[in-house]
Amino acid sequence: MRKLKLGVMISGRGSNLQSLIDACARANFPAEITVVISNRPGVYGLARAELAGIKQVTIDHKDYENRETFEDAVQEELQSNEVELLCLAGFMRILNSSFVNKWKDRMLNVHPSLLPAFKGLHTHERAIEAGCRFTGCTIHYVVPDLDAGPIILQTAVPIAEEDTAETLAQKVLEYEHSMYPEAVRLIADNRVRVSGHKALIKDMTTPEKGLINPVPFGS
Ligand code: DQB
Ligand code: GRF
Repeated sequence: MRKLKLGVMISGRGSNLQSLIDACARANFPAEITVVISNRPGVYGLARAELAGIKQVTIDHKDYENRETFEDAVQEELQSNEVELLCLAGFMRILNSSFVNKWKDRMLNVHPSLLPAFKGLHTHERAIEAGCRFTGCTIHYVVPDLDAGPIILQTAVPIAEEDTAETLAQKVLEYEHSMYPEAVRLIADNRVRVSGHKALIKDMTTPEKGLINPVPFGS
């Protein structure tokens, strides 16, 4: 089986990275991780990659003059590892549009809200503060405009009255972990197409666990 080559970019604990590592360890999963890049030294996500025997690189943004030179170093690492699909997984630096455009329709992010609600940071606090009954998570393509790219998959998660930002983050995270590999599989199987502002999914007929209303294309 041909495997889609993934690059994963992290800044921290890397639990979403772990979900991708675990998925890629399954023989019939159509992707493999060729490099993990962290912009922060010493984070636990790097140890996860190392433990799994996956190449990991630290590109500390503080070692670079500006965003462009940092991103050039990232780009070089991605190219030398033949990355075809770039997965942001808790990567916390905003990327310039010149970098984003190089990865147009080839870069994903996981965001802990039901986009377009609660773009940016502190999503769980904000959803609770707003009195939302549901929040969730979103896998989307990355475009220059922050957290605004075409939505691939979403899961809704109910908010309980007693939820705190911490308990809610934990609940949502479990769905992030099942959705991210699912989105990678759909892309590797060539079942996702970007049309304007929407990502359309081919043959998503059965209500797969945790996936809400994927937009179908073709038949
Ligand atoms: C992120 C969402 C928000 C932030 C980071 C990542 C953020 O506000 N960080 C604090 C500022 C740090 C800094 O100065 O860089 N989600 N780039 C583009 N578009 C995106 C998404 C993420 C990361 C980079 C995007 C991104 O949608 N251009 C991941
Ligand atoms: C996740 O909640 C993700 O949605 C957000 O940052 C967090 C990263 O967690 N973008 P981890 O590093 O994958 O554990």
